[in-house]
Amino acid sequence: MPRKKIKLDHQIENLSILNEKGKLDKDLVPEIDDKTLLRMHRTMVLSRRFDEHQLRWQRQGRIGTFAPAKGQEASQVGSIAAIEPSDWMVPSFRETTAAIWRGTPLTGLLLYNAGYNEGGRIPDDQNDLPIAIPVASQISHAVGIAYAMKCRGEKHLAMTYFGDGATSEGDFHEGLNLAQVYNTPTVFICQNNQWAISTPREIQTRTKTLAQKALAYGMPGLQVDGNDLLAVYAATREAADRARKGDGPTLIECVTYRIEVHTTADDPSKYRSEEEVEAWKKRDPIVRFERYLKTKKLLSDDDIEGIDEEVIKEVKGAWKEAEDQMKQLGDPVDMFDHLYAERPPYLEEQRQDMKQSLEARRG
Ligand SMILES: Cc1ncc(C[n+]2csc(CCOP(=O)(O)OP(=O)(O)O)c2C)c(N)n1
Ligand SMILES: [Mg+2]
Repeated sequence: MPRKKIKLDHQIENLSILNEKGKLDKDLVPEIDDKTLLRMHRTMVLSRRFDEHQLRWQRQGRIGTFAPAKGQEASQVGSIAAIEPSDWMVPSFRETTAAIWRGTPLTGLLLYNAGYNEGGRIPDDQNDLPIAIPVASQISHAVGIAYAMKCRGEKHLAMTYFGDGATSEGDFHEGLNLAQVYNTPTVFICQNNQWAISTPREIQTRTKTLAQKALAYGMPGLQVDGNDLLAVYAATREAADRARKGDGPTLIECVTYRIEVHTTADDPSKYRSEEEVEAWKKRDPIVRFERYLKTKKLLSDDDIEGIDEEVIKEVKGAWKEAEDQMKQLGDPVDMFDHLYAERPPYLEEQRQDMKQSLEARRG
């Protein structure tokens, strides 16, 4: 009766296809048509410029707080492009790039970030849930949706996004366990961006990878280079195919980095070094993908410049439209209306405060 190693159902692998030096593993390149490759690139650039403009507008007091996706664009586009519009997307609060891919108008995102409920409305034909602020809460929602689709015999899947910090929450463990127990068509995308506000990945959990947490539930887990769009896409396609075939859920850990602030209410210089940020900037997912598209002769430097000008115009146009709508909607004070039947005194005070400061700003 010796002590023996128990063979688990799955092993943890790391997938990289296009590395930061531009080296490509040709055997692993997923099939993606040229039109989609270009759409992926444009979406990443649009998201990047949108983030940068929103940051400025927030600093000018024109919108409220938001969580930039800067640096994580490949993790988001690579995954979202690998599922169908009929599948469900269940985001956290940082999925601007994925939301743009799904068709969420920039105007809506701006209105939402400026405090207008109207901006959070998901277009009727879009199978997305609204953003979820309570960390990891959306994971159980995705599993519930996937389970419901399975019960109804629908051939769609639910894909949910969350961060490294979310893997410490009970909802993550409950969600993964239930997803595997009921063999649901769920794809879990963990964007390991190395930080949960000021908590670094090293002390978030002592496991070597986040992907290996899947093993505890008997689920396949895969770690991918999250700044490598091709790797993220290939991994998600595999997970989506598995889900659709009825073979159950997958956890994908995208190793990436949050280049910007956690939210606009945060100052990362208090807890992380400039050198660390600079090192990750050198692994910029957009630059890497542009290099790839240039070698494929799908893009030239002139094209890249043209796309940049085009998306900036689009971002500014969305702001104008959002501004017009804000004028029509009035001050966004109805955010205080829908939580309690009778507004408690502290909320009444905040409402008055906000009304006064908005009026003072108008002069
Ligand atoms: C249940 C809950 N606890 C705490 C917070 C405050 N909070 C917002 S984001 C965040 C960190 C999340 O980190 P991670 O899951 O890595 O996602 P990231 O912000 O890096 O994308 C925390 C603690 C919250 N929103 N919800
Ligand atoms: Mg994080």
